Amino acid sequence: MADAPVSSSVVPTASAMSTASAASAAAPAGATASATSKSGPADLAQGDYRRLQAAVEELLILKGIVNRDEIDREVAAMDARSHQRGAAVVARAWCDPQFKAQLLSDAPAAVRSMGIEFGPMHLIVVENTPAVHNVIVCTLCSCYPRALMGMPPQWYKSIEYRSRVVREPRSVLAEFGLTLPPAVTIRVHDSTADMRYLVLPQQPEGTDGWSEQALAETLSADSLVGVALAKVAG
Ligand SMILES: [Co+2]
Repeated sequence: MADAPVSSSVVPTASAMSTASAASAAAPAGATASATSKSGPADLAQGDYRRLQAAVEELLILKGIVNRDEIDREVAAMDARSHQRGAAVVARAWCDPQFKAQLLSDAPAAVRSMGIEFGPMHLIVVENTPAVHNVIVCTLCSCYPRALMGMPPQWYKSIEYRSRVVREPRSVLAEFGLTLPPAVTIRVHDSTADMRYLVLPQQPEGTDGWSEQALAETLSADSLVGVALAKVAG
């Protein structure tokens, strides 16, 4: 597959963004990139999904399973989440070896100890080392550790990223401006509906003794899914 034709860039330029939204409209959640069926979910346009969602929401309320306030509160909480939660978790791991050990062995329990409820799915934290670099994708749709990161960026949902990062991770990372030495092994982790990943980046040089808060600021959302490194601003 190394000589497969290179499709358009994954990096979120204006043109890549429009390709990305076209791609997500053509292959919505639940559809595989290679879906060939002439009917079914792959053919539903975004507007149909919105109507479907509104209908299900209405039914849940009519049946008394949830009420409007609960839905509004959950949506507001979802919108308020950002990668700063994930950054706080990683910064704590850099400062506290015991917490780090728990984070790597039982991530849901570790993040719960920081007051973050991860929900019903499992979470695995993968540690970058000088020899191994980890990258996260959802090849099927857009699964993302939302409890720790908020909503995924457009490029994460794009068919270019989802298909290419597994095939040619090194060149995709280079498009993000991250060129790794050939000796570094790249591991790509494919998220699923009930399995989410978070990258534990390497702590930047020269930050020993920094506060957790200052360390958290070295972590971008991109660094927590492995398409960038943690770095000191400036
Ligand atoms: Co997914």
